[in-house]
Amino acid sequence: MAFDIDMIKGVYSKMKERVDTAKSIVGKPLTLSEKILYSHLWDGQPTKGYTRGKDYVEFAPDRVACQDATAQMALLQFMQAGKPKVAVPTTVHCDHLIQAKSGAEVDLKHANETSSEVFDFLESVSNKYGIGFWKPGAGIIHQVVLENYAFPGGMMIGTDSHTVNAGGLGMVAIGVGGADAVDVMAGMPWELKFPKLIGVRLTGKLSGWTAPKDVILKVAEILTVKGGTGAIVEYFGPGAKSMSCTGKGTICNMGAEIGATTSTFGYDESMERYLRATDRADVADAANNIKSYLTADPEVYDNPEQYFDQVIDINLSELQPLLNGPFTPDLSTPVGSEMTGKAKDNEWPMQVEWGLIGSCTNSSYEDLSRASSIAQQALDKGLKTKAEFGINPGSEQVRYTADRDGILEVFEKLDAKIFTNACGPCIGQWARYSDPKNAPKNSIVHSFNRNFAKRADGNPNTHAFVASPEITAAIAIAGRLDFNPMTDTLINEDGEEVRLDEPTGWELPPKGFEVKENGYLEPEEDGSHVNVVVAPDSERLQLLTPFEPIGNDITGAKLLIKAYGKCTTDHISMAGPWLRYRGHLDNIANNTLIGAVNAFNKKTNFVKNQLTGEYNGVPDVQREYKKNNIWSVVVGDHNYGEGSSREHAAMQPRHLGVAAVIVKSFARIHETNLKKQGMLGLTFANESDYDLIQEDDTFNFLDLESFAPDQPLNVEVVHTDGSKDTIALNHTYNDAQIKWYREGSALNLIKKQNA
Ligand code: MIC
Ligand code: SF4
Repeated sequence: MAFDIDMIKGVYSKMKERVDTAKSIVGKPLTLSEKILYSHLWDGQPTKGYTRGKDYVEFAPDRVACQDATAQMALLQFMQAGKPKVAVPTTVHCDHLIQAKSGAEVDLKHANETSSEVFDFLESVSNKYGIGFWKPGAGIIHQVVLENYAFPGGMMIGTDSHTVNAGGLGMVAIGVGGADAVDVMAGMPWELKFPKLIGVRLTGKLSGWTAPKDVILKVAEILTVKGGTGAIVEYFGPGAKSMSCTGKGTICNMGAEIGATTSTFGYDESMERYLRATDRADVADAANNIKSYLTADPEVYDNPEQYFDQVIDINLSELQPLLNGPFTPDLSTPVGSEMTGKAKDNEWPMQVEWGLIGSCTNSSYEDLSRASSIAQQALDKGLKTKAEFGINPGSEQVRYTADRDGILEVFEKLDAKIFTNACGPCIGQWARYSDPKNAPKNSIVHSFNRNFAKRADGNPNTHAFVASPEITAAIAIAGRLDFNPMTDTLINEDGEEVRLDEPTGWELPPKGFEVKENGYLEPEEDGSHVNVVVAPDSERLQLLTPFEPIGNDITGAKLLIKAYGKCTTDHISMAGPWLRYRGHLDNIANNTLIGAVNAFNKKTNFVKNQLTGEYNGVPDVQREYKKNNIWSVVVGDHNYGEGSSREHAAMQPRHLGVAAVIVKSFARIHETNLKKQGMLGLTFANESDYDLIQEDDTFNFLDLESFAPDQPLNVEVVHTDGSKDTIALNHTYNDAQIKWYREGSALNLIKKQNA
């Protein structure tokens, strides 16, 4: 039986009427995305149509999911909201804080020892407030959600950008910062700008070496890392129907890499099969009763150009396997000879040292079974793998079943390391080097979603390429970046030329899923007696002190850093070794912007202290400004804050005294996070004004007292030679968000309202 089946039935019981009402108001057939959005309005019945990309709308999501690295801050904030229990079903998943080093058993034990304080904190907070808790080793949040909680037509939010994975099961699932999750957990509306809609029509059929991963690698190539910003991507067409549910999850998962608000697919037989295989026949039966409400109206998919803001066509029969990277997930190269010249021209190391299979995007039973069919061929054909293999199964259920079915054994025979059911190398939790900063230049291939510099192993010289699990396996065996399994042969141990056959596998385990201990802890019915302890001298956890409002008088603010080029949340608040401080704001603030490139010297963590003229690390310089009661400003390029949902990337600068972040454009979640923490997140009205900013600049905000929606703000930028530029800055704050700014943070406002 499914978790929270009554809640799911409740959603379905209201869906028909709400969707029908919305349809008559809007006066045209609806996409699936609109059906889900209009049936989850905070006010219940739709009363008006919304303008896409413009109107802020209040929603009532059905559930919330948090992972250990972001849950700490989310729950520290929730604890201040003054509520006895979460208002909607919520879960916490321990998956990010487990390092991959020796293999699952040893690594999990080590994590449980080194992070016990954090795990105990999360477990007791969960128990107190009625939150379901998934222990370390239970699996990666998004695989566990897909297996247990996602349901067609539902709406959820999660404190992780890859929450969007649940679109594989027909949800509108959206990644948010912890402060947004607090709204929903506290029983308040959750606000989102009504998204634009991008339709992707899939025709043809995947075959041979091409996998669902290649669909999203192609979409990333087409739309780039910011092309999906502010939009929901809805996939449809015969190609969509022919794909497995977990394959759809892969595609939706990596929608985060194009900045999409989320991605989704209409309910179909693959979803029904997956629901039944994961012991949720009750959900499948309930969904079957309202099938037509869980997908778009037929007119929409027949004439998508009339209903979507943009339509992309992909013919799966013509799609080639792709390798995306290095350093960005949208740089595509078809597998094979095109890579030969490209790698040479760009000096990407041709030899591949590791093939890693796992992460929330590709760690399903199907993924492991298809990759293992390639690994099995290496054994059968006498091939020695040239690169090392690392595998992270997505959940204990997948691991147990894959072990039972002999899939893991195949990898083990190739000396693969089977790591914990956790994020591991995907988030820098990989003990690959003792001194990553000085580690050699090398290439790796993985089935993950992100490949930003230093992400997997902390080594800036690691060139990481993203591919499907089956291509990852083939390239790891061949050890060459330009290996094309469709055309190239390999020499085996007997000196013979052999070829790898196409991958095969099972969509779902033929003998069914099985698991002994899934790692789930149900919270007590009444957790009010549970005492949550945070030691005052803890290095890992720190209770939050409310932020003081920044106010109208920002004058004499110093430029902290003008970031050059890509500045993702990994650059603003690095993960890997820093994950240990995710619950301690002051300690983690010591990594603030240390990965951002200073536009004036192209170095990282080396900025001018305007008070002394000396150069120093970003956090040190910023702490000096703070000590002297001087506000500061961060300047950035396009898609600033791309990647993670981690609100630390906003809270840390806020804690250290940054008043405003001024950029050419923002990634959605990061922009909201800045607003939630009561800061100014602004964009240049003229992009080229970025070029006016000089190293010694001082900023005077001219009109904050009249801060209002749809009205630009103006800042006077004073240069060292005494000359001045007055720059217009756009913003997307609505009235409520301006209140957050006025109160010091959204949380301050909640506390006031609950007092
Ligand atoms: C990621 O993939 O970057 C993470 C780590 O899962 C983040 C969340 C975090 O920073 O804790 C995400 O995607 O939101
Ligand atoms: Fe974990 Fe990687 Fe997925 Fe983020 S992208 S949730 S780090 S597996």
